[in-house]
Amino acid sequence: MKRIVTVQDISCVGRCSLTVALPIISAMGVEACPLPTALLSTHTLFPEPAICDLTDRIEGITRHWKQTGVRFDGIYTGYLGSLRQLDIISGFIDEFCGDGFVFIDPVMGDHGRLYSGFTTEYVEQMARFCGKGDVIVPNMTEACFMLGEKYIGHDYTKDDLKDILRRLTGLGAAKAILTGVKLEPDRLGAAAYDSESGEYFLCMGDRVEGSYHGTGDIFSSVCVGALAKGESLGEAVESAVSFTCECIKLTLGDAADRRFGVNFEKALPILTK
Ligand code: PXL
Repeated sequence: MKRIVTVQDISCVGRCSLTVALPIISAMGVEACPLPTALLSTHTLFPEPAICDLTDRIEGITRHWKQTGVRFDGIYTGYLGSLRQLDIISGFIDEFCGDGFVFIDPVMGDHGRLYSGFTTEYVEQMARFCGKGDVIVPNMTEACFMLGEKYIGHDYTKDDLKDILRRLTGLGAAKAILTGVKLEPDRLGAAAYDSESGEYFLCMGDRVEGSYHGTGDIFSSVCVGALAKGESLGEAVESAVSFTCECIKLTLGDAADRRFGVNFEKALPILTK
């Protein structure tokens, strides 16, 4: 069985980061090992979460992993909370990547804005960190911040997307996936580029009104599971778009606060097939 390690926070309430990555990757038949970087009572869209930073615990965990000789077929990084964590996780990648793939989701913002606590210095460091990846998966907001582009959010052409994707691979990762892509009002999806083969991919699903928190982490988790299982970049993006759309559909009827994320649990059986 393939084994990946996922490096991100655990937000106890709000269905994002580790609370979606572990069940999704496991459901896909891939062993998912967490390296938790912080423990939060909720994600940061809720006001004033209680936060326990785990940066100083990372070294002890990884030292023990080195002693045990554990190896990973992939490293998946998500939300990282500080410049110091970027630095430490950079070292972790150097030590543990072996011949596995490195998948970086540069979680920093959405809808044209950075999440609370992130700075322009962090954006610059994250852009550099992306150079350690084989695959990077920014949303449109994160891509614009890292490339120094103005965020528009809509009315992109296919050529605009190709240009953004080419510049994203210029950060150093051979493959880039761009999420939150909107070419027409009622379709939302992802575009990808493999700079080694020169191939582009575009995969769109039905767009529903509103913002669904945690869907970026769901998308990335499915991609990681798919890549670990040997799917191609294009296949992984297809799987991730269709699963994410299904999760949103399964949440539409709920009156619940969107900050609680989507009902991905009901869609998990799709992944076990
Ligand atoms: O879903 C991204 C994410 C992950 N982890 C934490 C967050 C967010 C987005 O707000 O706050 C702690």
